[in-house]
Amino acid sequence: MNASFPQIQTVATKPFADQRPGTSGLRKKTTVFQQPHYLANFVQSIFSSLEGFEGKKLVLGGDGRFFNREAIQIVLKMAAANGFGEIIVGRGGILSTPAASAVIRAEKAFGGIVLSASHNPGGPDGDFGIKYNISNGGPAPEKITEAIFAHSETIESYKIIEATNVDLDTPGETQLGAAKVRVVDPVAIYLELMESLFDFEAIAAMFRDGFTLKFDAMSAVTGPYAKAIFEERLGAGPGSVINAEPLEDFGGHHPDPNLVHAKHLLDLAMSAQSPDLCAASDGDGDRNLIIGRSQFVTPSDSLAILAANAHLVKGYRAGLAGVARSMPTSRAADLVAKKLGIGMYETPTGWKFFGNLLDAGRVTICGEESAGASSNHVREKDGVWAVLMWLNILAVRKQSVADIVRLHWAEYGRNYYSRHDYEEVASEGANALVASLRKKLPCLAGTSFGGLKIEAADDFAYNDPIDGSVSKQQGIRILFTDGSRIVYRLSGTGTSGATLRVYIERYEPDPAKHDLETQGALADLVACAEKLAEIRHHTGRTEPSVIT
Ligand code: VG1
Ligand code: CO
Repeated sequence: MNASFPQIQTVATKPFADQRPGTSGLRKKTTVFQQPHYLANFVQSIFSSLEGFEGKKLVLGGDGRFFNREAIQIVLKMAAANGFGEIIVGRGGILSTPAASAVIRAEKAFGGIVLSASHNPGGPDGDFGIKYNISNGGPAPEKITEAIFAHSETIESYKIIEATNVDLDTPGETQLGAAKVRVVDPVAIYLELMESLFDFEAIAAMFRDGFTLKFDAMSAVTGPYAKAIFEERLGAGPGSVINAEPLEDFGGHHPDPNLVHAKHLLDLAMSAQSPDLCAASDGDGDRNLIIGRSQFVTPSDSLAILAANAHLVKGYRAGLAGVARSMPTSRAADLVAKKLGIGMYETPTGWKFFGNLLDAGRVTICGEESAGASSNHVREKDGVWAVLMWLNILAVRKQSVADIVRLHWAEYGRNYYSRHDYEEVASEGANALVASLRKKLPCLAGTSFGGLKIEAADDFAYNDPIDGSVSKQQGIRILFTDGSRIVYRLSGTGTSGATLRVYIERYEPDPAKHDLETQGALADLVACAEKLAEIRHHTGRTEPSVIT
């Protein structure tokens, strides 16, 4: 065998059950991914579903979780064997999801592969995941994920190069078969992009004037990005970024920046020692948590506030083309779009549905209630970007987060909002609950529950205005005559059993009623959600496992 030109092997394999990508790629227990051929089958299914990538660039990186390094080597050798010309990989196998998106776009790559199970825990007993992104830098649309799944069901072999492992820790180029492998700094391109969007000088001046930040990278992928940007470039004091070292098991924590798994930040923000801004991101760096002194900002409110203030930020001074949100996200952003006279789009859950709207220039900013927000600078949600948006707006407005939120509610009204998750329930029960709700849908309009009257009820279907594709059964919506909503859907990112998500929203225009405790303000709707769906009966649960 010629050492400088290693051999391409064709390895015989058999399909694994259920390699169907979910809301955001294929996500399974790490032990499932560690089975011989499991990852390789899926990677081959990706490549076999694509056309015309010969000689082109592929971007590759992951969130650094357990099994990341092994997986990177497998993907590298398969990408080379399948005919990619160049594979650009983040040093150490690291790239946050938004950074991968930025690199795909900057390098005009054919696509990219991101290894991550996002906010799911990592480690040998945790989860692992993989997703394919297309040349716009965004998650593959359903047409491609369906083709990948179809291929995985009939796969008979995959191609891989026999070679020693590539050194991932030294930037530079090596040859792998006919392909070039380029190890790059995972932060550089992303940092440059952030610099083009934000007024770093104004933010740095705010820090010099004593502004304080606590950003928790949750021992996940954003540590290197946050250190380089917040501490080194913007001058936030040392220690502003905590848990900055990406660890294979995220330090044993759950890298989900919500009020449950980042409760210490909420406690800090509510204490006398509160910094001006507390923030966090998730395993792969695409989610954000924003808490001002004594003021948590719900992701739905954050989207609305970012949209209303975007014109204050350098990269968005020309205004927004439009705003998009996932269907379950509160309608706070709709009120802003209406006032600005710009388009508002409602899409199914998952970032892949924003890609066409962004590519077509219909929208500039997008968001989801699940702590995701971003703009047309990439085609993924972006945690560090959201924090920079807030920092830039705070630097311009010179008000506190709490003041900005309160003034927003006073101007637009407040959308009380909460999500109740019932995690790891039996799939049969969850499916039965949804089936029985679907059956009831046609006769719900006009009926009343307590003081609540249902105006309309449906199973959300999305007609993509750009490519005409239709996505059905994307969540059950119950709309009340006072504008309140209940939405039910099953999660597409879990790895054991089913997770039922119930989203509850009430609009309150009266500023005198903007100080209620959220769960209290929604109590009658929560009771109605139980009655309508018979959650207890179908799942055996009397209470949600997580309330956000
Ligand atoms: C969840 C969220 C969804 C998000 C997805 C991926 O999906 O609800 O809004 O896009 O996770 O986020 P689901 O199907 O479990 O509800 V990430 O940060 O895990 O890539
Ligand atoms: Co994520």
